[in-house]
Amino acid sequence: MSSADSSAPSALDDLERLLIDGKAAFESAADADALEKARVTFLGLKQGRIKTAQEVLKTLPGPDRKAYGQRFNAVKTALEEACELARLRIESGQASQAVASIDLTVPGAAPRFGRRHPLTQTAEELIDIFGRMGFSLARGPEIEDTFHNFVALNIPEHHPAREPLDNFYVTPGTLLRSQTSTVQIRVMKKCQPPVRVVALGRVYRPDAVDATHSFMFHQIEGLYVDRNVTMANLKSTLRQFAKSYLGQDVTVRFRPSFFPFTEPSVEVDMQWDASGRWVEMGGAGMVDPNVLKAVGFDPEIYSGFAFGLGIERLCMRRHGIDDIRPFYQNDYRFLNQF
Ligand code: FA5
Repeated sequence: MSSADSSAPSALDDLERLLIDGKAAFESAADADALEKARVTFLGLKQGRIKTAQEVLKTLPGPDRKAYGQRFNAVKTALEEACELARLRIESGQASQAVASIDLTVPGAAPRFGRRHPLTQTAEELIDIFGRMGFSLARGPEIEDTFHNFVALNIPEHHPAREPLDNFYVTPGTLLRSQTSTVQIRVMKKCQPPVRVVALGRVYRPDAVDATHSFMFHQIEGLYVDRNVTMANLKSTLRQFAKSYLGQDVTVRFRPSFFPFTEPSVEVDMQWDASGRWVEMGGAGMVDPNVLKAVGFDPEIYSGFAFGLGIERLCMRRHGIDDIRPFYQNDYRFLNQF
């Protein structure tokens, strides 16, 4: 009997033993540590039994080497699969154990809900209040032409209000609107009296930023044109609005002023708090006959009032906020209070 005849069967037997032992070890591994131990013992590249079996290959004579090599490969693959199966079994066992250990009595983490910006909430409330007073909602573009921002509002060619330093011009004939009064013109050009609308939105002015000024802010514009509309109607409308939005105890004051598109004109102040401090909330007045004529309304038949109020300042007065800047700083701690 040649040495090959005697060594090959026992080497192949050793391979079968390796397969049986390895499979048993992987199948019985109860946790990740046991599995790792089994992996090192059987599949470890340095001292694992598979490594020893691989070294046997080199010692075999040519004719036996092929059969051994083929069986070796099959055994190795089978052990790797057994190892992988054991890993999956242990991991899924851990997962189901984890599910089983959830304590349903622990209070949940409350989800954080988003909320609307305080200015959006204010705008919605203003629309609602004026809606109940009979005003419907009108809209106009933020990029305006000089006709609607100035000419139609009785602001002539060389008026200082048109200065490039006081406006954000986009092109020589267009600008970011500096007031919502532009919407008055758009509405009157489209409708016949009676007209009773409010328009809200962003306006832009290169004002220096401080506690009560921003370069972008919001206004609400009101316009009422009909037969026999008077200054008394304007004052009672604004007083009624102020009481609805700010409370019955609010005091409103009208100071004579000037706007090119209203005559007479007033500034509208509201008392800030019990200290007696006043804050200017907006401008208002009786629509100038020139403006009525420009949109085709006969000023001998119709009259109207208009007002424009700052939305930030109204919101600040309502909530006791003494600085306009936090509205635009996106600080969650500030926004979360509304
Ligand atoms: C006007 O804008 C007029 N269009 C108002 C008007 C409408 C008059 C209709 C007559 C008829 P004034 O520039 O005063 O007016 O601005 C009105 C209000 O906007 C101010 O009282 C203030 O509340 C607010 N406001 C003005 N500038 C700023 C600013 N830079 N930042 C924040 N709020 C401002």
